Amino acid sequence: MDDTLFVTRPFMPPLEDFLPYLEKIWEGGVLTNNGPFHHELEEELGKHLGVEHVALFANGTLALVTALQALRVSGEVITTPFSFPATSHSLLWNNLTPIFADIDPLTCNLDVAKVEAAITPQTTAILPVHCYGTPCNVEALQNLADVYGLMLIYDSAHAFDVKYKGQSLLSHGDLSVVSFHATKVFNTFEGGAIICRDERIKRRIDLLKNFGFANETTVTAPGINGKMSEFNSALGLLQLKHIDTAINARRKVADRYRKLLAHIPGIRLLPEHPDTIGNGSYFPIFIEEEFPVSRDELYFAMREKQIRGRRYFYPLISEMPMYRNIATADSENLAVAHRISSSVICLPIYSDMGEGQVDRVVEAIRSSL
Ligand code: T4K
Repeated sequence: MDDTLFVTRPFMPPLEDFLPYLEKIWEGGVLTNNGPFHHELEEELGKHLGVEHVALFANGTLALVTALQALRVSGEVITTPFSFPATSHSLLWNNLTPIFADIDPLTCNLDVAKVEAAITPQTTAILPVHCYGTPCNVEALQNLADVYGLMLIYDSAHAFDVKYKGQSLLSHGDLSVVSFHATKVFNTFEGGAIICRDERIKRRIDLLKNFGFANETTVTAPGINGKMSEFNSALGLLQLKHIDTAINARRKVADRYRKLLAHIPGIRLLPEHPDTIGNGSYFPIFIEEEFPVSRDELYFAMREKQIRGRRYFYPLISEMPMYRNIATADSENLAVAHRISSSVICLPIYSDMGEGQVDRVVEAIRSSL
């Protein structure tokens, strides 16, 4: 039997529970274009998360690209190099210039002082990431955005159902973009959404994700096809019924890792924050100098044992060919991000991961001591 442990596995509700949804789609013949399941999922997600408006998308990347379009962002946008390429790619797709700022070593999110130092007369927005679902310093970033008159768009791809000070983390910023990709805690196979507070902006987003159609004969913007289908929306409705169980199970895995990995010299964990209830979406560890082997030696030793963690995020976005000639991509400007990127391994974590499997991962780490 294949006993490979991947960095994640999707939560799969019982197949028979999906069949009634499929039957309804087959009976109704509406497969996409704002159908009944699409509408219902937007409503249900809004209620579940306690947020004003949800605009569903075919994936998180299209949602990011559209969020920047919807706010007519221009010029320079300050962002993090420590993320998945989609974060910065969404800027290039909008003909915007990414300006990289360094990150905070304890949260792996943008360092607010470094963001402020990067602001120029051309800056119009900040695009931070709640990396691994850890909240950015949302108060300080909002303050900066207010003082300098900047738009604030969060890449919240990892942050579904994270609570910060009793509220959904997704309620912060002008817009917040979440991913429902198969590898995420809440998945619709492929999918994503923009969370927004302003009804007019939601209308503009809806128009932009549907080619710019204002009505049958009027096209008011060069919109894109970003719509989520009825199949994916139905999967979301079914997932939502199980989401609390799925996230609680992930949190238990995270707790066990925390307990077993505490006090191993050279292994650093992300600190927990009393104001935050996390979603267990990732479990990064940082291999520091005192650990007897390097990050890559440990990573490949674990792979030999069929433990396929991932080095999220290595390399940095700023090291990729389409970004490395930007002045702020210089490694001296991003010293912390480089250190974190070369020390991280995200361990396997998913909702049906058993205690024995967690122990196997920990044992593989301990065997390098
Ligand atoms: N912003 C941020 C900060 C993001 O992290 C992402 C995506 C985005 C924006 C863009 O959102 P989307 O447009 O994707 O909605 C994965 C995901 O493809 C990607 O969604 C995610 N971030 C990123 C962090 O992880 P890969 O290249 O590592 O995926 P892959 O295919 O190697 O999958 C990882 C493991 O997951 C596999 O080894 C096994 C497991 N897996 C994967 C898939 C696809 C499954 O068990 N079943 C599956 O169907 O990027």
